[in-house]
Amino acid sequence: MSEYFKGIKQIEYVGKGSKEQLAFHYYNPKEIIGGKSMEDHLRFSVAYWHTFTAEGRDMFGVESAHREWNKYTDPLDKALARADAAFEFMSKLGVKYFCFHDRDLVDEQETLRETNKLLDKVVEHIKGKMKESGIKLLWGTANLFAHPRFMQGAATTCDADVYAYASAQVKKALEITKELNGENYVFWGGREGYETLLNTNMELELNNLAKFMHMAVEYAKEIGFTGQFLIEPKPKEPTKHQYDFDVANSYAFLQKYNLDKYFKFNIEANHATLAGHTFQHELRYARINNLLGSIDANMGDLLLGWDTDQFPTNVYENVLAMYEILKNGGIAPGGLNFDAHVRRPSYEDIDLFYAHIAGMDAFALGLKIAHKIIEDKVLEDFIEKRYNSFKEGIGKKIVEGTTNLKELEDYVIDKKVSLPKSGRQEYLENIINQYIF
Ligand code: XLS
Ligand code: CA
Ligand code: CA
Repeated sequence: MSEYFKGIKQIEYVGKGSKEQLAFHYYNPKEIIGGKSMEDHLRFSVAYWHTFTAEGRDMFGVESAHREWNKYTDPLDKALARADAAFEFMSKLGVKYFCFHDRDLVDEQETLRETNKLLDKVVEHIKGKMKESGIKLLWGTANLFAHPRFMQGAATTCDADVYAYASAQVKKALEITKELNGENYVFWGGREGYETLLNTNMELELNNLAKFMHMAVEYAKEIGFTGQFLIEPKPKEPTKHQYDFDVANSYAFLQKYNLDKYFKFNIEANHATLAGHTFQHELRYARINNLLGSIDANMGDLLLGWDTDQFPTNVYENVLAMYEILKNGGIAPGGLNFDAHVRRPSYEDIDLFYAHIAGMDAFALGLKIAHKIIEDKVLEDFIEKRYNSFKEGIGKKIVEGTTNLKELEDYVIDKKVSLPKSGRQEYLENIINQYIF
């Protein structure tokens, strides 16, 4: 078997002072933070599609990277080589999880039957690799967006044959996810949305989408797949409007169609910002509704405004994300999946290591700092006091729902209502800075 990442040894923790860059400066997998190892807190995962399948093509240019393992013309040879490279990479990096779309593992063939046959061979190979390395599958999913048949949607298409094809793909993707002991299964809306309402029966499309998900839930029960189902919201791209716009919108959809007991959310940082939210907002909204399932750890570029899927090196953002995760009591059975790709000019294989190390270190730092902020109750104490007025008197009655408009009017009608306490935003931002720097 070829070695693809020659000259790269196991990536180790060397600590903050070291100048070695093929090493972790903050991520120390076995270090205990608040009773749990860093590795168990963070549950890092590598995204098969960005790291092993794609090669740096963008809208204006062809591939900038040429990965040795993708050079084969025979689809099976290519798929097996790609899997070998993937497991070598993940083992050297020390990441314990990965995620895939069905079509990342193997190229699509003439018929679904042929593709599935190839897929089975690759899955068998991957199974062996997983056993050998101890690396696990965080989640699987189906690619229902790349092939032109899905140009007008998969579960929300105008064409029943396409709907059937997408359903069959999900069926198979569930089977292989189960076969590989996947801990979750993700639905990202791909092309589920619309370009113009002039040609769209929105009601039918949404009903069909809900039926699609119900069928998946039923089939999972039938085959004994017990992983967590996740929805990954995104407001736009590739369609002008995606139906799973953000967490709140998708939660309304899940509730309307009685799917809320089966699904949680896979929240991606870059999708949050595309929706006009902060990453923390999406995490918070999911968390308070007990729906925080997993994370696609990346970041966008606010100056560009499209889905740039960059490695999450912004420590400030990661502190706030880890704050939500810790407050959630952790992220398992979800994890932090690097749904991120190296910039097109970072085309060498070694850049894949630098990029993941950067994301892992920045999240490890985020974890350490967020843990300290929570331990010291920096925000908790402040927030607690901020809402003191709801602990007694009329405030208590509001919270308990034992008052009414008449009583509230009586309460204030002759009262001089003073200004609420200062929000102290800058004071808090300064304290957070003191923890970070
Ligand atoms: C695309 C999505 C996709 C999902 C999985 O923007 O992030 O990669 O995570 O289908
Ligand atoms: Ca994603
Ligand atoms: Ca993205």
